[in-house]
Amino acid sequence: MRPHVVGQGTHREDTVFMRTQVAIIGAGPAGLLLGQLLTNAGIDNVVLELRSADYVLSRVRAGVLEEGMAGMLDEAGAGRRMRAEGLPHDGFDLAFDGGHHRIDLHGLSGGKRVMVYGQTEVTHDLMEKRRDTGGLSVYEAVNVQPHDFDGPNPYVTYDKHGTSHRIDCDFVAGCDGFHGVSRRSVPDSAITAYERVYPFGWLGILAEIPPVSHELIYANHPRGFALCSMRSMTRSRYYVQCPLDDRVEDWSDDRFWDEIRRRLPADVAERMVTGPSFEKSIAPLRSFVAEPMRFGRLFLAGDAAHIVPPTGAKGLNLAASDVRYLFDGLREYYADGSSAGIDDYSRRALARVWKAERFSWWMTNTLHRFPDQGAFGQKIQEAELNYLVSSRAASTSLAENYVGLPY
Ligand code: FAS
Ligand code: PHB
Repeated sequence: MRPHVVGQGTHREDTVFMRTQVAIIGAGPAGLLLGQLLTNAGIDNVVLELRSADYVLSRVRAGVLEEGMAGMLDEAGAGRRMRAEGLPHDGFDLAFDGGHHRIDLHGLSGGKRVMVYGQTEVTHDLMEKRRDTGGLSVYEAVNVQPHDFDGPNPYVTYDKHGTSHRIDCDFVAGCDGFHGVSRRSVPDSAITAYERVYPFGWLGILAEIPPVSHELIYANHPRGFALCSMRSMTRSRYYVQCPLDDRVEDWSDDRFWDEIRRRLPADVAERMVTGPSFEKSIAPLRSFVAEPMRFGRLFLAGDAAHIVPPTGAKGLNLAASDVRYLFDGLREYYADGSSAGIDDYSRRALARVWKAERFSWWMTNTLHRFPDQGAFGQKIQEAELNYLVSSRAASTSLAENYVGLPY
């Protein structure tokens, strides 16, 4: 089912006109997941992506899926490889003050777990499903711009290979990430932004070496935060907190391995396998929420509306719950003519977003070294972590937030 080209533009010879029901801006996880659910429900949609498919797949990002996200991949018909190759995890370690303590996610959350499966793979699987089901995605679409979304006849324009395009639609889904055009197209008077920028970044590497542990290790250390993660049992994903003004070229592999082992308990550091990295990048950390998430016929979803520091592994998973609420609302609209779901979208999404923002902010403040925290601040962090691992109530709260609060 492909949108039909209705012929050459009337007002400009080289404009191609198209009509669809939902125009989606951005082919990251939010845009592709929404597009697939809509396609499966028989709701026509087009995805417009600024970058090439290869570029989108080259970005290394999230690694942990909540059960809600994994279930939506299944629902979209794109979950087979995740179920075959993903790693179900029942817990993770907190390392601090020379020791490490396991948080039993499965036991403390009433049987829930997380799935370790890279965002790159999620995106690949959704791209493949969209291709197999005939969904139209336009890559390298430049100058994408939503129009007239405060009225009943929104449309989106873009250029490709020197030709202008116009897509008339019923709704626009802004799934174009933090730096996208959608949020920026909303008048300043109609939107409120809440933000906290952290005074450090994460330096991450990928290496074809076995991970140091079969589960993740989140480490608090006076030298700074470290995280031991993975993409498989032969591919490790490691991070160290670094100064904001550091550059990737300041960090040789040797420097990275020395530093991460200094931040881990001795028994962990001693058994760590090291090797050449094949990906190395620095990401800034911020907490950000834009309110509301709906402007007439334009809906913001995923990073276009909110950002969390990756400490709580919530970014990708919040994109999933946004898509759940938005898809359910759009399906209801087209099936029953009711706008109740889309009218309630922003409230429902923000209720879950803010709880994840709190959790991610708390995990970041508890595990990272802040410039002005001093020796007292370090002791308070260690006291917080000691309380966490010695109190069932506190570790239960950590577990239920990490596996994902209900949708
Ligand atoms: P995305 O940013 O993934 O996708 C938006 C898409 O829109 C992109 O493909 C972009 O090219 C496109 N786009 C942008 N502007 C456009 C325009 N004008 N027109 C058309 N298309 C446009 N989360 C975690 O849980 N764990 C992590 O470790 C983690 N690490 C991260 C590292 C980095 C560097 C970043 C930036 C984010 C990280 N995140 C992490 C969060 C990340 O996983 C996001 O939550 C996730 O990508 C959200 O997906 P989307 O909302 O689809 O946004
Ligand atoms: C990752 O594997 O990239 C990852 C895992 C957990 C996090 C952040 C990143 O909290």
